[in-house]
Amino acid sequence: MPLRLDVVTIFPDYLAPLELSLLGRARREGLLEVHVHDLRDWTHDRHRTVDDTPYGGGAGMVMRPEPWGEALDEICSSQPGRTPRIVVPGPGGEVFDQATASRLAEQEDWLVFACGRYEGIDERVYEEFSSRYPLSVLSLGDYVLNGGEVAVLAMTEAIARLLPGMVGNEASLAEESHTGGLLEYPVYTKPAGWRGHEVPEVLLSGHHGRIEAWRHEQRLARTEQRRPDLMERYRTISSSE
Ligand code: 6GU
Repeated sequence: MPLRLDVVTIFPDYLAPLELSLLGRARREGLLEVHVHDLRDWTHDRHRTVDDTPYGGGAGMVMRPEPWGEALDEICSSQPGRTPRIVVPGPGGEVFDQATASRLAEQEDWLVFACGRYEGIDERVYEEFSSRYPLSVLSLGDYVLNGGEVAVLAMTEAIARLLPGMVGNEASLAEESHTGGLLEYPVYTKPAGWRGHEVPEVLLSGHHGRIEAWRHEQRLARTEQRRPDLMERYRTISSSE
């Protein structure tokens, strides 16, 4: 069964890139099925209102619960015998990392993304739907975007490329950054000299043992310098092995 993604948003056009490149290929090859919905289709007033002022006062607007309730009721019950995981992208969620992407790619066959805008979605929508479905609030990292749409693009690309049958070269998945807990080693191609910058000798040596050792050292040095937080975790994991 292909992975089914439903995305509910007030900006369906933001999700146009889901048709392109890697994700487009996954769709064409039948590994992925994507359905984008306009939240305003579940409003009933003339202005198709999705937001209102916050109880208790404060800045900005809050997304009304009723359209979300009707949209998620309809979408989440649209596939008889199947239960989706609802994913709400937001800066207040758990951080989405490679482990999250792997888990979702492996364990889920249907994700419903609920993209909030403004100051957020009325809290009762979370109460209601987390009592009926598995629900995750997921953040890309510690910064604030205007809405969940860009996060859905990032998350779906990270998930889709892990689907069985997606990447031509399985080895390229195993070696890349964040698999194995270290950043990637630097890569080079022809020419051997370029603007006075030389490809490291060892890579021209043909000595596979030395090349592997050099690449591992490069990963350690890079991770130490750029991501000391990952280095600490790597040391803990590799010393417990
Ligand atoms: Cl998932 N949503 C929004 N609005 N901002 C974010 C984010 C998500 N992740 C980081 N910042």
